[in-house]
Amino acid sequence: MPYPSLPEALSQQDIDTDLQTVVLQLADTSIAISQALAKGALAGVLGAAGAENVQGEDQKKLDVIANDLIKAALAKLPAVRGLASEEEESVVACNTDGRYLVTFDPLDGSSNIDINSMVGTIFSVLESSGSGEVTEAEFLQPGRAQKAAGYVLYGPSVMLVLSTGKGVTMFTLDPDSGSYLLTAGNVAIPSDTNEFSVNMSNQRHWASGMQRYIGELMAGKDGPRGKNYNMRWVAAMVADVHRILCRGGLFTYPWDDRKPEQAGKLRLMYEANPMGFLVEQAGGEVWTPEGKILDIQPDHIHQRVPVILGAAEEVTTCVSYHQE
Ligand code: AFP
Repeated sequence: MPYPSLPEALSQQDIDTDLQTVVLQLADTSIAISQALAKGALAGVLGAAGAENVQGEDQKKLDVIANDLIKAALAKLPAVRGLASEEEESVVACNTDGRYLVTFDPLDGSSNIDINSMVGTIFSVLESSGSGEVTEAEFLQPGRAQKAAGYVLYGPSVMLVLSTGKGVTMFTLDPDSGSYLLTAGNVAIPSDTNEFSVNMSNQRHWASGMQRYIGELMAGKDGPRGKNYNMRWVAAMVADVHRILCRGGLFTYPWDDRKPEQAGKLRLMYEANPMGFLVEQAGGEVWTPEGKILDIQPDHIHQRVPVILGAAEEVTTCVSYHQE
């Protein structure tokens, strides 16, 4: 039986045609990004762009290329009222009569580009109630209000993973036809796991609750958990969360004391919220030490947040250690 195409799958999802158009445009643009990534050094697109983004991080040439491709593609759509990107300081107005707002990280994990390892594009679609000039305030909606969220993983194969609020579906790009085809549905994260994902080099900077939780996992069979755990860290959230959607696990980017004024490393509106939407839709939990991420009322488009997500039982245990 042939795999359903992305447009066929979207037409079954009871979402309006404007939202379908936005998702299809993001999917089409990701194919152009995957082609730029595939050419790599041959197209002279590796390395630094020589500038910093609003977060003070060095921009890679491909960060800029991916951002410009998505921005131009979305701005053409009458359905898109505005966009916000990791690489743009302020929100960008598109079509004032449009109904949707899109936030995105054009190339997540971009430090992996120069080592030819996995990177991704993350996106979130919100509905706007605004009219006239587009403002940042319209974007500041809790993650639970997302109308669609997803990512594209540029790996050995290119995959689009999507939720419009009715579960999570995975599509694989067929390089022969240039179409995304549905290859997995009903994605579910088991409630327990023996695999976790964290940058251990920051351990000494974490809060005591996180020190205790990860310490117990590291103690393995000899510790209070009585079983051995495995650790994986790709350093691109898209790839680490993709693994969790495929085979379970816990992912965290904790709060740490190096920049106490900065809640965490990951960005709420174009990293934690869209990935959190997918993980909750797959039956996982998505928390900061204080509460569920999708319930946070954002106060800034580039806001950062500590993230603990994945297997429900593990996330609950980890959060409870922070609250003791
Ligand atoms: P970049 O896109 O700036 O490379 O950052 C990626 C990321 O925000 C997230 O995707 C990773 O989980 C995390 O940073 C990796 O952080 P470390 O550099 O601490 O490994």
